[in-house]
Amino acid sequence: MSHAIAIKTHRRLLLTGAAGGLGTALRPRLKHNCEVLRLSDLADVGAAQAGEEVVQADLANADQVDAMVAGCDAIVHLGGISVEAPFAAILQANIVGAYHLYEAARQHGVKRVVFASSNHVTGFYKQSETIHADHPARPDGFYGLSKAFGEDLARLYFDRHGIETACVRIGSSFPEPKDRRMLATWLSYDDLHRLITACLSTPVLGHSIVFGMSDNAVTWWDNSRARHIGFVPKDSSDVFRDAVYARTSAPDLSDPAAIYQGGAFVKAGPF
Ligand code: NAI
Ligand code: 15L
Repeated sequence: MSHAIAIKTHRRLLLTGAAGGLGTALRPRLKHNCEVLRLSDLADVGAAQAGEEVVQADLANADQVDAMVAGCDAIVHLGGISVEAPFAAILQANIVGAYHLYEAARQHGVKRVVFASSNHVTGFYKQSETIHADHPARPDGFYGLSKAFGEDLARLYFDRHGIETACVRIGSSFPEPKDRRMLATWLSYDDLHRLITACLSTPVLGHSIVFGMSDNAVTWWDNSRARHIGFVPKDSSDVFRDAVYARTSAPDLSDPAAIYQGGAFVKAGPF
C-alpha cells in the first residue's frame, strides 16, 4: 500500500460510497490523508474504527446529505450507481445526488472535492484515438451522461463559488486488469490513492479533469492538461499482459465493444 506517500492535508475528510469496491480499498489508505475519515454510504460500512466516523446517508435525500457533509473540509465523492442502469435510478443517485452534495458543500464551506467521474464520459471515442481533457464529452450511456453532468456541475460550483474539484475519469480500478481492454484502462488501487492524494494536496486545483490510469504502455488518454495535479503513477498493467493474452481471445473488430473506448458499456443498458 502507498500509505507513505499520503499527506495529512485535511482535518475531517468525507468519503462517500465507502461500502463499495473502491471505498473499501481506499478506507485504510485515506486515513493517512486526514485526522478523521468520515465514511458514508447508503449501505452498511460497518463500525467506525480508530480515526473514523460513520454517517449513513442516501445521496437522493437532501437533509441526509447536508448532515453527511457538515463539519468536513474536503470530500472524496465515490457514491452512486457505478454501472449502466435505468435513467430513473441514475437520476436520483448520480444527478440529484451530486446536486445535493455540491449544495451542501457550498453551505458548509467545503472548498475541495475529488469527484469519481468515469471513462464512460468519453466512451464513444474509438480505441484507436488518443483524447485529452478538452475533447468534448461523448457519453456511452445514461451512466456516462450522469458523470458528464457531475463534471459540469462541479465547473458551475467552481465558477460561482470557488469550490475546487478534480473530476477523476477513472478507467478500470480493480486488483488486476480483467481483459485486454483493461490493459489500457487499468488503475491500481495504490495509483488511485496516489491520484487522490495529489488532488487533495496540490496547491491550486481549480476545476480539473484527469484520467485515472496507471502507467500502462497502451493508453487512449493524454493527461498533459493535468500536470498541475502532480500525479505520477507507479504501477502498470504491463506486468499482467502475458497472462491476460493467454486467457482471452483476440477481439472481434466488428463488435462495438472492441471499437470504442467504453467497451461493453457502449451497448449495455435499457435502451
Ligand atoms: P460500487 O458500486 O462498488 O460503489 C458505489 C457505492 O455507492 C456503493 O457502496 C453504493 O451502496 C453507494 N451508493 C449507490 N447509490 C447510493 C445512494 N443513493 N446514496 C448513497 N450511496 C449510494 O462502485 P466502485 O467500483 O467502488 O466505484 C466507486 C465510484 O467510482 C463510483 O462513482 C463509480 O462510478 C466510479 N468509477 C469506478 C470505476 C472502477 O473501475 N471501479 C471506474 C470509473 C468510475
Ligand atoms: C466504470 O465506470 C465502472 O464503474 C466500473 O465498474 C468499470 O466497469 C469501469 O468503468 C470500466 O470501464 O472498466
